[in-house]
Amino acid sequence: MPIADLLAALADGSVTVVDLTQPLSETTPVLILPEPFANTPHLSRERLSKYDDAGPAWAWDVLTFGEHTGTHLDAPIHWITGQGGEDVASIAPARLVGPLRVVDKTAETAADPGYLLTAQDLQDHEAEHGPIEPGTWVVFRTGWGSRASDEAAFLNAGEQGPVTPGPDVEASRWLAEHPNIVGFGVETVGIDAGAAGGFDPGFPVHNFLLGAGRYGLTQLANADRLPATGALIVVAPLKLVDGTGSPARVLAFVPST
Ligand code: 23J
Ligand code: MN
Repeated sequence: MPIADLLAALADGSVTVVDLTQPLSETTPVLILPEPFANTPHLSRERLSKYDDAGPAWAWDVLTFGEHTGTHLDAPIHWITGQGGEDVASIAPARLVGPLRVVDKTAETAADPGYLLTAQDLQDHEAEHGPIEPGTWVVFRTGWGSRASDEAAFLNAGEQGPVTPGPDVEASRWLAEHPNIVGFGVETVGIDAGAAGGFDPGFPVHNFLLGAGRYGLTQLANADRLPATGALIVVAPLKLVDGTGSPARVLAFVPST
């Protein structure tokens, strides 16, 4: 009984649940694109009532936020290359649960905040930890999540634009062409590097990965608590009809031994 085994492991602490989700609030950092592109707002909320005349026994709010806010999923239709593909609501639930692989480039990113993940890095990961299994989500661990409560440090934009880590063009193609990779997750504001608008093609992870019907996952928390292999990820976006993306609750089941 595999579910009973998992429940027993959760009960005795040999498997723990790690929350990969950043808190979602008015101060959650959002992407800033250069002119002339439209930008997404920060989350805001308007009170309907709070135990007052408008609702004597209840409190509730109305939210305003972009689909791509905070820890969120990118659906294939987010990008022009995936425009015939799935919206958020169409993603089969079995694709949202799977094996998790973590490629750790924390040291490289500490030395170079614009570190570009290479196809060689990904091949090295498979050589060291074994072939990536069907249905896998790959997380690019950089330590960037430690900046998530400081929007300026998190976006890290200067005169030359944002400096944040991400895959190079060849790594982007590698991820999208790997037969067993369903999704690619990062700790930064987007699945592409800060400099990726100037790559050829621009924003290659979005271009190739979403174009290949796979999913992106951004602004992850607690990536430092994940093993390179052996964990299970659960990605839970809103079932938003025609949604190009959605804030998501992301959990990992991690063996503690
Ligand atoms: C639109 C254009 C560029 C980027 C993005 C959106 C995202 O980061 C996103 O959330 O998909 S880089
Ligand atoms: Mn997005």
